[in-house]
Amino acid sequence: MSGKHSTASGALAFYSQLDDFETWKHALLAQLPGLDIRHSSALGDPADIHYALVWKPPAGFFDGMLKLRLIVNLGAGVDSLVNRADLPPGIPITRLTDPQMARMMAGYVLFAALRHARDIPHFEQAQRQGKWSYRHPRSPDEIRIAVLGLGQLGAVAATELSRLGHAVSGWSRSPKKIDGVHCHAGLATLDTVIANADILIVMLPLTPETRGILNRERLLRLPRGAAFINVARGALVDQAALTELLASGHIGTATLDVFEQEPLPATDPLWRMPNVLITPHLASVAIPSSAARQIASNILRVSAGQAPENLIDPGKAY
Ligand code: NDP
Ligand code: OXD
Repeated sequence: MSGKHSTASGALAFYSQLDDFETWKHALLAQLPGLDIRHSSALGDPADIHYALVWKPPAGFFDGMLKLRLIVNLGAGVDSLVNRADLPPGIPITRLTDPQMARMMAGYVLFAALRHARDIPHFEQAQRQGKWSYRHPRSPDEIRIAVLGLGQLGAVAATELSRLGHAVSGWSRSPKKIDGVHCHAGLATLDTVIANADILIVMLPLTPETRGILNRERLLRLPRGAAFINVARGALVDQAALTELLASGHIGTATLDVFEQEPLPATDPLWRMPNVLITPHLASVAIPSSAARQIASNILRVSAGQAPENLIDPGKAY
């Protein structure tokens, strides 16, 4: 960032129920000392706000922000921001594409995939029963892993999985070339990718095109006993069908970080399934120390009349 611009001023509204305001404020002020950073609980006049740094703001949050110039999504998935009634038209929306976030996600995905590849759920269950239950390890190249979504996060995870020696395929909208990954593109190839996955990893954005894409029919295409990992969005999947197929053993095990409804209701049967590992939507998070620089850079670009980077495409909704 050029020093001559680092005096950008204006007011930024912060909203997140998960991220620490003081940490973000500190990280942003280190980049832009002149920025007036306001927590959503003390915004003052919305007409003063120029920038918004938000994670899942409630409906109506942007009402009255007549001078808004930039919305920064405090995370990767922008499904809670696109097509909202309270957004002034034409305001650019950017998202975080932080390498640290991709590394954190790859760490979670490697953990979950290896857990299935090395049959750890089987040994956990055997241990609880006091059983020495030998299961001969499979060679990594015999375990076929498919990654749906080869974007900022999926491409890194797929590459790391291939470095472990697994047979990795990937699926995206447009054709890709990634070393060590057999890439497929377009809806016509999806069923084949799924049918050849011993471990299926979902890393797609939630858009009108992808909502419900993993329906019962597609889940049934998985080889019997396959593992299912979802770190993207719950609404990509028919959760009732997933639950039923886990109960019947058609799907052997699952690691689920995201759900149709979050928090996952206490009554949901997934909580009590021995073949399911549940984590509360934290596979990866935005990291202030590394992400503040790209946010500040975009604020400076917008205040200088330039287009920001990491813009989402409202037409594609990601
Ligand atoms: P990107 O936008 O960088 O990548 C999205 C990928 O999905 C691209 O490869 C894209 O294809 C592909 N895709 C989108 N629509 C389609 C479609 N209709 N058909 C086929 N492929 C499609 O996203 P990220 O990698 O940054 O993040 C992915 C998702 O992960 C986020 O949207 C978010 O929901 C989730 N997430 C979850 C977190 C957690 O903690 N659980 C943390 C962070 C993110 P193409 O490359 O051709 O455009
Ligand atoms: C997400 C995120 O998109 O945490 O889920 O960034």
